[in-house]
Amino acid sequence: TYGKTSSRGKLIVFEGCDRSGKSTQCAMLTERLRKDGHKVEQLKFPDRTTSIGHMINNYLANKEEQRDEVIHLLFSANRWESMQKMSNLLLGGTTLVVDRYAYSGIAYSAAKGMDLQWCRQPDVGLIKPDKVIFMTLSADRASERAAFGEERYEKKEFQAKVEKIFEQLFEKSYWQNVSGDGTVEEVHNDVYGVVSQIVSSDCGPLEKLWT
Ligand code: 2DT
Ligand code: MG
Repeated sequence: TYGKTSSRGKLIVFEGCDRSGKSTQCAMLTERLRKDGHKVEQLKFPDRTTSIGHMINNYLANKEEQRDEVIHLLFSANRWESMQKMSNLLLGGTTLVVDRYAYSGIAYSAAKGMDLQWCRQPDVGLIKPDKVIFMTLSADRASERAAFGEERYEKKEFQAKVEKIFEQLFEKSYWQNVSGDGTVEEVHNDVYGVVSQIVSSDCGPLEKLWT
């Protein structure tokens, strides 16, 4: 295990397609929890600031090509390189609000046609989230919301495939769907309703994902 303290911070992960409102909601939740007096840090994956993150950024910006397997493993490695820092923060009592995690890794790669079980393996053993907030918004609604950008994957047809894979990854015990289809305040209140109990409760020691 990653540690034993019960006063640890909680790992809250936001997942969903592009334009589902994850980044906005991560920021609002972080601010709200801080106001409540919790120690909170916001993280996002991919973390484009590291060397691996630079390679991922070049791939997403269509400046570099990579085999599907290679980019998949780089995304996973980009999470692994954060594990020490994340466990230190969590065990030190800081709650982490994270924009995307292993589930995006699987969903975007499997949407290209890669084998889902193969895609899952590199992330086995990451710190398991205490809660995954899955932001639902249909590819149609997401594409109405704002123009998709220029990055790889930002296409309505592809996003619809990603959404389907996310649905397959849903794990009842610790996932919660939140509809992204409201005002930012409405969505925030739904998110806060899910998370506020967890951050104040005793979740036991950190666990490893899919082990
Ligand atoms: P952002 O727009 O959130 O920066 O994501 N992606 C993300 C993957 O393909 N695999 C992963 O493991 C992760 C975390 C989703 C940039 C794009 O990268 C995709 C969109
Ligand atoms: Mg994006």
